[in-house]
Amino acid sequence: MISQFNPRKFLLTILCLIFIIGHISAQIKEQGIIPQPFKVQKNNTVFSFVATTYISVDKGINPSNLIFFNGYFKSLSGRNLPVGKYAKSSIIQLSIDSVGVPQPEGYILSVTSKQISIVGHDQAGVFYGLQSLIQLLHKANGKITVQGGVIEDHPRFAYRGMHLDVSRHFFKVDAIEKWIDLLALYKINTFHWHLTDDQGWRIEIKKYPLLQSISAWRDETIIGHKKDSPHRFDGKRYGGYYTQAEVKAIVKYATERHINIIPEIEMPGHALAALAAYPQLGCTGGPYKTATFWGIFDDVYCAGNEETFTFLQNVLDEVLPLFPSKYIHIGGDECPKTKWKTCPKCQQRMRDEHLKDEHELQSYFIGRMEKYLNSKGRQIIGWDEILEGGLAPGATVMSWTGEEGGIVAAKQHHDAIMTPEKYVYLDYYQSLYPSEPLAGGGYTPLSKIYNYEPTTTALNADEAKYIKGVQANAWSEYMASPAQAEHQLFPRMLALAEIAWTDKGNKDYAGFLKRLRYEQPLLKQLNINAANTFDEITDGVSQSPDHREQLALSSTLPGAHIYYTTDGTAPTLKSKKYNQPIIITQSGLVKAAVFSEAKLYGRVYEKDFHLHKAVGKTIILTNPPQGAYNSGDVSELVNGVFGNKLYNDGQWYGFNGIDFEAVVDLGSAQQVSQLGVNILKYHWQKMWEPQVLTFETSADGKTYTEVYRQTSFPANGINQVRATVKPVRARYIRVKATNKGIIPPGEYIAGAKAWLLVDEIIVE
Ligand code: TNX
Repeated sequence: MISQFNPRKFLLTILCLIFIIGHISAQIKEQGIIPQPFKVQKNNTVFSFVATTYISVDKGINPSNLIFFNGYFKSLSGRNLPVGKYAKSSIIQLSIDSVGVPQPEGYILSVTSKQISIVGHDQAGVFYGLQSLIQLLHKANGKITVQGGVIEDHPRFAYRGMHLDVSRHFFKVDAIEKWIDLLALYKINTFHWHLTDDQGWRIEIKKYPLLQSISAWRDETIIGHKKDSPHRFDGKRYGGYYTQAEVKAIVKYATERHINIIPEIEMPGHALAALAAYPQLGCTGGPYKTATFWGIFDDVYCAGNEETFTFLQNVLDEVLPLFPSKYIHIGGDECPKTKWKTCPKCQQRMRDEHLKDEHELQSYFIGRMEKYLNSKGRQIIGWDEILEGGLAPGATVMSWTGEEGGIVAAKQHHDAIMTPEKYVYLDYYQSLYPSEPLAGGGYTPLSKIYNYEPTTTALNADEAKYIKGVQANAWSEYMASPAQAEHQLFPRMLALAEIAWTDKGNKDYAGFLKRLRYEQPLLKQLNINAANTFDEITDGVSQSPDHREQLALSSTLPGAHIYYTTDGTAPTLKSKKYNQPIIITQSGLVKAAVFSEAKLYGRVYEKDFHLHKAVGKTIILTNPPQGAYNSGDVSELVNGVFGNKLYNDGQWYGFNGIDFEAVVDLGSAQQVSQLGVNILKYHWQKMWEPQVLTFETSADGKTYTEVYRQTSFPANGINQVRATVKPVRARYIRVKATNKGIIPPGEYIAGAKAWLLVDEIIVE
């Protein structure tokens, strides 16, 4: 019987089909991969894991590549995936084809409804294909699925590094392994393990047992930030170290995840913990104590004493067998030359070796250790200070104070790794909200790391080849627990992963944030205490065309709205809605908050404005501001916003060893009765008050009359200079503050140039 076309039945079938397809795609929540792969093509098929799904592994593939994937799959599904050959349907096929996938560490991942195939260029490629697969696994209603498509992928840089300081705070083996898993998941292939420093020696060296009993411990630890004065301590003995057996186990763990561990044994500076146990290795012979606070210490290894070299060579003799890495990091940073200058042995060494200054002595030290390591078949990496007095022949430079070290090295055809503190330091703050947990300083929000570009226009194409990659550094002064460390490391480490792996042309911050939001359940599943403040409000203060201050606010949260108040009350959905920069017409607090789907998102933002006669007026400086304390627009000195006590908000202007002198032009003669300025004083940060500060007024900009003078600035932190002067009509205000000059003996970093930090010149 020929069935009749039944329009009702047809419509029903279509509706059913739409429902089923809709249902499937509703299950395939959109997902992404971090770091963004080279090429992604999605299709409409879906692979579903069923009871008989198995992994088929080609000969030659190291089964250890599966450990991490299988572990993760089990935690997601509660069951193991069988490996071998079973049913014909539903397989994950792993193979290697170095011709089909020409780029080292590259892979092609193809997903159809029947099978998932990962073809790697090499073992690492297969492994990375599996990491991408982990990020594509989607679980809903007890079912695990993967959206179909093809991904072709390979890294941009061969060196993708993450550093961790375990001296300032010690992290146990389980935390290290947990983080190694995360490095692997995000395709970071180098773990730079900073094992020794002033505050603790963390690796067992059998020949020197006092490194374990003395150097691994400190009597107590500073409380709060090192800039605070006086320093306060917790009175608790603190320490620990990794046994050689633990180090071996961690190296094996990392190797299985295609991560090379580069150990760092610091020299010649940051050596106080070692000197505490073996004082004969210091210039004065001690006694020394393992440091209990953070910073730079004058006592370093004596470069004139042969025993120093014997000691370090013996240490390395035990370190090298534990680490197969071709590269060994020997530090080299922040080594004050104070003690060498007056040490007879160091001075004798300089005469014997015809070294013209202590910088050349540092170069001698590094060069000698390099020769030793070369004789053992290894290469050295050092922080950019190893450039001092000339670079040792095969050395790789890790450029941290800026990009300059890396550029100089590359121009000399030395390898370099970019790790500039301004962009990739994870001990820096990621948010300017005052309720952020204590951190080192600075400000490297997620966007700043993401937008960092490791190759620079200062190098030509040939020189640029020497930039081997990029690394983020996690100095642990203010990371007292694994949870605090995770708050600093995540999600910023994911941004680092993307700048290290993803092709420059594929970088896209908005796309990254979208993928990062998809990534949240995975980070949760992996029990990571990631910060999630990246969508909170960021701001910009500028001048409107008619010279009034304006405040621009933004949030990257999709679909979010910002509401704000100017009367000090908490913003609600009934407050003013933010549409365009807010013109500031009165002093006081602006409070703002992000609302998403009518709910408050994150913390409430605040900014305090102090309007006065100089706001928006012309200001001219005699000496240019320097370094990190120069955000480029001197009008910030008269913008009504006071720099914060963390000095990381771009408001402070800094002068290193030089004086501050500014003239504010009020535009017309005005009645002036109060003058003010803020000065930052933190001797533990090399920030010194001026010797003399004066205010002068002038009607014509030529003849000035001094109206106020101050020579004492007692507060540690912000000194608010507020001078009531005899009312005078003036158009020009001159502020002079003389720099302290050289930091005096007995003070922190004596002999260095003092910083003078100034913000907001106030005229009322
Ligand atoms: C500088 S970066 C250091 C470390 C500190 C860090 C704090 C580098 C090579 N040396 O000793 O922990 O600053 O940000």
